[in-house]
Amino acid sequence: MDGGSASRPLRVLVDMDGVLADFEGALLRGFSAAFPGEPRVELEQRRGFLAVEQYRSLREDLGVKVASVYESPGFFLGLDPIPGAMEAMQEMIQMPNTEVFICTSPIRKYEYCVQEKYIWVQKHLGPKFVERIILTRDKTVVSADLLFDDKDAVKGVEPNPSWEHILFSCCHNKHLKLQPPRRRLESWTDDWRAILESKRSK
Ligand code: UMP
Ligand code: MG
Repeated sequence: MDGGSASRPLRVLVDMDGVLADFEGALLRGFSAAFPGEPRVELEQRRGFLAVEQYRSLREDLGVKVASVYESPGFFLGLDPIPGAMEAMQEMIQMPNTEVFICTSPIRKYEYCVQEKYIWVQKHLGPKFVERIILTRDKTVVSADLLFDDKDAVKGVEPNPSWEHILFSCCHNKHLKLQPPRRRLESWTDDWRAILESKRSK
């Protein structure tokens, strides 16, 4: 090493649904349009990561109905970007000594979801981010310093993932009180840069 300037790059994983793309907003809109007479869960009432479970708890058959919305062709492609997310990603990828990846879990019925996630990234973020998509049902085996994710508990086969999970605020997790040292990012206007700086090797 020549004078200590070459520290290891900071590796950041950013989740897609609920962090870059507004899954919950589109799900409620899609459900209301497809099943106008049915009871629905307003975003302020959302609790728990899985919308399908909350709808099922309202009435058994509503689970299948809400799932049919996100399993339909065009659903994932039509998601709106989360406010500020595209700008933050473009800034993050330019930061020196920083490696940013999109780390996202496809639904089990993958036929449209997987392809549409790629097209969505190409459309909203561009080809350099398509190169940086990691599709996995288990994020714990991916090594990084940080994971920004709206799921309250990101679990998998690795009991001690290398990343620190930063909970990204979303309608279904807003009410949760995190036990220290767990941290949140309230939105992309919140200080995500400070979180990155806090993880850089000194
Ligand atoms: N998902 C479901 N059911 C739900 C809510 C979400 O299957 O009720 C799926 C949609 C996304 C995935 O593909 O979960 C979210 O993955 P991450 O954002 O954790 O990567
Ligand atoms: Mg998510």
